[in-house]
Amino acid sequence: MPHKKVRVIVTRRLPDAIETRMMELFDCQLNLEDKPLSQAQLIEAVKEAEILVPTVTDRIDAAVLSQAGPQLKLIASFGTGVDHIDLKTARQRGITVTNTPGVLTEDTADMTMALILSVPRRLAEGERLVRSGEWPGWAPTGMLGHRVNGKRLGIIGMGRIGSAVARRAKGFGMSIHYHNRRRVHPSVEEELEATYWESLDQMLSRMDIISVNCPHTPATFHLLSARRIKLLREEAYIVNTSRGEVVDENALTRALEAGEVAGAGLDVFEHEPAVNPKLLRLDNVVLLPHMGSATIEGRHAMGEKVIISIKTFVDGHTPPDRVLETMF
Ligand code: 8YV
Repeated sequence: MPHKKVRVIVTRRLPDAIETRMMELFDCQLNLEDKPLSQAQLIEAVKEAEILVPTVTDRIDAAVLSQAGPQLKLIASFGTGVDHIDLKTARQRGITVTNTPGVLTEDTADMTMALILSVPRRLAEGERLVRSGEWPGWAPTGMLGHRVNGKRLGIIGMGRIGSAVARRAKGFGMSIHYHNRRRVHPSVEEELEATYWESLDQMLSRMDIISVNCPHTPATFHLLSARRIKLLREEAYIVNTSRGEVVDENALTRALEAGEVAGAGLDVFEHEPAVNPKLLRLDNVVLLPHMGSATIEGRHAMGEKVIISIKTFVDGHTPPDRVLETMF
């Protein structure tokens, strides 16, 4: 099948160069408005597309997939997380799913590290103070935060991004601890000087900073539940650049308000773009608009991966970034 004939529907605006290449290669329909599609619009898209290119803002659930036309054969998602796609229903309907892993690892790890540094050192609070015009000038006790060097970092999810965070944190003099479904290879543990905790509960109760780097799956929904948040030390900080659903946002907000946790750095939220309004009133949190992977270089690389997935699939091969339910 020549590429030009393939009907590709892209749900959001992508970098210009990527859109131009896709328009050249495929019969491509873009969402020029760049507003997240409603469920009705998504249904229209899956009725018509041979290949759908969704993003994290599209909920491709069973209700949407049940309306898909028989021509829909590939969902080439622009992003790494695939929790917005019902993989089981897609498989049952013979639809291949791909994602864009690897190319946003370093950017997301950088943003995680930025939050790990920002929250204990009160970076956002300090910036707000200067902007307010109320900064009285330097004082020996002004804007004191907590030292990061020498602290224990507990990483939940030691995959690509978790390991990249560990590498950075080691450079900042932190000791690396992790909880993962499976223990990582001994050579990786050795390189990172990482300590494995089989029990998440035990790790949580001993860390200074927790970084959430696991995917959102049914097994990790509210992994940081109200009960587990209570296990954290009062001096502990939580950073989440993965998915909001992994942390019980209301329970975390209550813990932050009550001073049971020292602070949080959140790039993701349970009901994006909505944010618990109580979080907005807290000074000990840094809140970012899901921008962990938002670099120009990263977005281009993600687009390239989507194009490779489509071309490989159309040429009759298994795309290299095929996602299977068994991976999660
Ligand atoms: C992406 C992300 O920007 O790739 C992911 O899983 O969370 C983000 O960094 C987004 O998903 C694009 O769809």
